[in-house]
Amino acid sequence: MPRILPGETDLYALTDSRLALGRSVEKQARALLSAGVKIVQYREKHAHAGRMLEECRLLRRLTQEAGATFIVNDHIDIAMLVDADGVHVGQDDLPVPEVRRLLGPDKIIGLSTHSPEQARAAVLAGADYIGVGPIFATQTKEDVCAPVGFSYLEWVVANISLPFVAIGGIKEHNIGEVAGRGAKCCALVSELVGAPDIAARVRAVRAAMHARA
Ligand code: 3NM
Repeated sequence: MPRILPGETDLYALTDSRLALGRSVEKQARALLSAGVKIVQYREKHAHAGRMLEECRLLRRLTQEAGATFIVNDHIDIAMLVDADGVHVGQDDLPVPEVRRLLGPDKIIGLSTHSPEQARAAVLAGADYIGVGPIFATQTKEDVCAPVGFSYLEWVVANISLPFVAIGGIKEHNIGEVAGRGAKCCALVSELVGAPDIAARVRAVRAAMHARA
């Protein structure tokens, strides 16, 4: 099983069928993986459990074939059932130590953080990586806090040794600056799965990230 974490790869892609121009989760994932994305998170906030399970089974197989890490957003039970590589949880979900009790020591646990206090707590709780955001304003996540801008990102770069992924409003036009501020890995939702040609957008975003990094 691959255990590629943020920082060991540059792009982290999330599915979102509401933004994907009618394309299925399978189509989104196939395009992302064909363009070399090595971490894919299943994030479908409005799907029924049965559909989530089917889609995650499929994504588990596709990511495995591509040598990519597969993370399930929020749903620990589904992650366990499909043998995903890990889960990503938010501040209002189950505490990381309890998620660890369910998943065991070998699975990846990611935690969204929005402040230095939350980042420090994530380290103590045993998260494997943290999300750092939202860097910019985003329409993709409901109830998201105000953008944390570069100040929180730079604080994490200077103070936290855990792997992290920058997220929130990251696009082809601004990813170079995010990388320039020290983010080795960026997570994108609408910019990738909302693109007319997902694989072409992955390549363009990656080029923009490394042009300035
Ligand atoms: N988490 P887009 S922002 C899923 O700040 C998510 O923790 C965030 O979507 C956080 O790339 C976000 O379309 C949505 O802006 C990011």
